[in-house]
This record gives sequence, C-alpha cells and structure tokens, in this order.
Amino acid sequence: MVEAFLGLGSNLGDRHTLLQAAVDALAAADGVMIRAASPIYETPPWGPVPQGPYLNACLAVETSLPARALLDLSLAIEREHGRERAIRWGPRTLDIDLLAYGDVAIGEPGLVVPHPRMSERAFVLVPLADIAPRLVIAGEPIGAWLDMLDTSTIIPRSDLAPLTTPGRDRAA
Ligand code: X6L
Ligand code: MG
Ligand code: MG
Repeated sequence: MVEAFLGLGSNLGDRHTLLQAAVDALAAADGVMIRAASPIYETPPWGPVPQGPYLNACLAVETSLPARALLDLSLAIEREHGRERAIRWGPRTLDIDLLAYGDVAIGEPGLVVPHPRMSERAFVLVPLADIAPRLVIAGEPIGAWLDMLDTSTIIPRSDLAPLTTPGRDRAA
C-alpha cells in the first residue's frame, strides 16, 4: 500500500458538486481508500488563460494501485464528469492531479511525480499542508515552500459543506 496525494480543482459547472463527485468516484474505486480530505478553497485562476475562479482541495489516499493506474483512474473520472481538453490550461469541470505517490519519483510520458510545479502553486500547497503538514517536497518541508508564496488569495469556503469521505463525517 502506498500513500498518495491528489489535487482536485473545478471552475466550470457546479464546482462543489463536482469535487464531491470526484471524492465519491475515487472512494468507489477498487484499490483506493480515502484517508483525508482538505478544506475547500476558493482560488483565483492561475496561468495564461483568462477563466473563472476555482474551487481547489486535496486528498490523501491509500492505494494498492500502481501510479499509472491511479492516474488513469483519475483521468477517467475527469472524463465522466465532463472534462474536455479543448484549451490547454483552460477552464475545466474537474481536474484530478497526482501530486505525490509515496516517496516514488516517476518521469514518464504523461506521468511526472512528484508534480513538478506544485511547489509554485499556493492553490495546491495550502490545502495539501492542511492534510500533510509534515510533507517534504524536493527536500524542503511544505511549510518552507508555502513561506515563499502569497497565500492571501486562497480563501477557505467554510460556507460550503466539507468534502465527505466513507467512514468519516457520519451523522452522530
Ligand atoms: C506561466 C505559464 C505562468 C503557465 C503560469 C500556471 C499554467 C498554472 C498552468 C502557468 C501555469 C497552470 C488551476 C488554476 C489551472 C487550479 C487555480 C495550472 C493548470 N488549474 N488556477 N489554473 N486552480 N486557482 O486548479 O495549474 S490551469
Ligand atoms: Mg491541475
Ligand atoms: Mg490535471
């Protein structure tokens, strides 16, 4: 079993429902157990394409799947929820990124882990630090990377229902 971290994002459609649908689909998959879900954040769009604001969150999962299978599962779930890839870095109903897969480093076509740009992206690191405060990225603790970023625009959406995962968040 390997602990992996996934980044979730949505800026098209019913963003909150789409993030929860991603959690549900991952939780239903063979070989994937969700261990933690971060709070949900509203984040300004980052990158060269003008687009609407995102909801972002991160998941910790324990998995018996190889990294490539976890990636393929994530891409299939994206497609099942309307993901189109018309514009690179454009708006999307659902994005599921494999951020880290145990301590394994992989560089293959379509599969680079740890995600090479996550340490530059506050919309990834803020929710990731919530569920993995002791994570080390490229030899530096996540907090050191966060200290170099402007996190002031990464806004917790505590008005939204938290992401619910099987075995947690059950009614009392
Ligand atoms: C120059 C060139 C500067 C490219 C930045 C940054 C490209 C981010 C892609 C870049 C560049 C990305 C999300 C997002 C996207 C998201 C928020 C990407 C892929 N995904 N903004 N922008 N959340 N807030 O999940 O991350 S497009
Ligand atoms: Mg992404
Ligand atoms: Mg992606």
